[in-house]
Amino acid sequence: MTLMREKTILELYEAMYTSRYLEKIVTQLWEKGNIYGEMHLGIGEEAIIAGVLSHLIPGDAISTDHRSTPPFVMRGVDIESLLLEFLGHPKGLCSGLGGHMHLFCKELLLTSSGIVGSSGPSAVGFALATKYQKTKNIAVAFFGEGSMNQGMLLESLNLASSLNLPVLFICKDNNWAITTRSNEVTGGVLLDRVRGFGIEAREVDGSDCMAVWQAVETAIPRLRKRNPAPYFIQASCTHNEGHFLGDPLLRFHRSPKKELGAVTGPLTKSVLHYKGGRLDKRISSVSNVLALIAKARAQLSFSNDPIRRLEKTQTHLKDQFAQIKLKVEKKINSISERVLNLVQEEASL
Ligand SMILES: Cc1ncc(C[n+]2csc(CCOP(=O)(O)OP(=O)(O)O)c2C)c(N)n1
Ligand SMILES: [Mg+2]
Repeated sequence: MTLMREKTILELYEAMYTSRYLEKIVTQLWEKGNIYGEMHLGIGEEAIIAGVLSHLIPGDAISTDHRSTPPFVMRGVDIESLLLEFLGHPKGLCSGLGGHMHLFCKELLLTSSGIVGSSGPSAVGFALATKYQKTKNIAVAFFGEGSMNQGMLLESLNLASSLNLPVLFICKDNNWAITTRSNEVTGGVLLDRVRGFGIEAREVDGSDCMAVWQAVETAIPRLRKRNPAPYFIQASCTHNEGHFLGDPLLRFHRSPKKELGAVTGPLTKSVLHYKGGRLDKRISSVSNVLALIAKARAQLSFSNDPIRRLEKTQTHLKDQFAQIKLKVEKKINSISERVLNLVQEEASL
């Protein structure tokens, strides 16, 4: 196991905190109505993204899913153009047409898509290109465990293995796909499934950025060698903000009186209504909803927060962490103020 340098730990912290603080600002913008529609945060995944990206070199490609903010920001995309993109502004990264889910940055070889599982094929495409170009570059595919039941991702694993492509597959496993518990709809064991394609695969605690960093450190030589081989990492994580901002399951958990109050009437009516399905079916549907709310509460784990985890284990770096926080907050606050001023000025014209 490689001993991690203090500098690397501080870099990981800065990367994670930058993404976290930016997503806090994004949350405020969404709550105020400046960002329309769904917003999927990567809060809780920062250790995975930072631990992987720390090993990348120029020319490596990243293809990610609907939680694109952490990889894009940690890879160095201009924060202002990212925020403007989320606001749907023409000066945004993709002229305001992509929103937060469908992003592309040609210079840094970054792409994201809301089509679950699609980061697999695009990473395989990138990796095939690097093979033709005979570079040492690799492609990373980030996706959730829900994607592991998508045909295109399984086809990507097969292609990467049969063509010996340098693809690092990173499965961010929170065991939820919106309101479905993934283990209830998944046959067999994921790592066995991947090994069945002839791909080396391992598990890691994805809330521990140092553990992720170490796991990728082991994988990189296999990916960058002359005859590369793909590699697969299943990294556990927790989304304490639920599937997306305003997640109804979490709203029930956070303000039970308000949320349950609003649905109690319609739910009772649906059970007692004289028309419709059999009474026992209706009752069981309502109890399914209540069970789902309870499961959503069970998924939350603030002790799994990657930033708190690092702060707790590296107490000797407390002062440096505090300085990083101040620096990051100052930078992002000034960017978001600029962005908001621009948008408000334009709205008043
Ligand atoms: C092909 C496709 N099917 C369904 C959806 C709807 N959908 C959006 S996110 C999501 C769940 C994805 O779960 P997972 O891959 O585990 O990612 P997580 O949201 O947990 O990070 C689904 C089913 C979609 N966007 N694309
Ligand atoms: Mg998931």
